[in-house]
Amino acid sequence: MNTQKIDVKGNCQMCKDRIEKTANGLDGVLLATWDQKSEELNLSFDSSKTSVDTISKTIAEVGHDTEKHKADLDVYNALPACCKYRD
Ligand SMILES: [Cu+2]
Repeated sequence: MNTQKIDVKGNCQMCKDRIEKTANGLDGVLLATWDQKSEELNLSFDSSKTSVDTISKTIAEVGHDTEKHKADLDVYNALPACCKYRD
């Protein structure tokens, strides 16, 4: 088991649900918890099944920038207005 923290951009409770649901839905992720204030995702995962890189990429695919991957503009634009974290 591995634990790691990564920066994930977001705003609100909907973002928290989306980020956590996405990360927790991945094979090998034991627990993912996103903190709205610090915009950090705490990960516990099985490093034989997944990696921070894979988790980060999948989160970016649902619209949230991470310290490693950026969300595509069309995906970002499709987020609800309350979730728009870019200026
Ligand atoms: Cu949101």
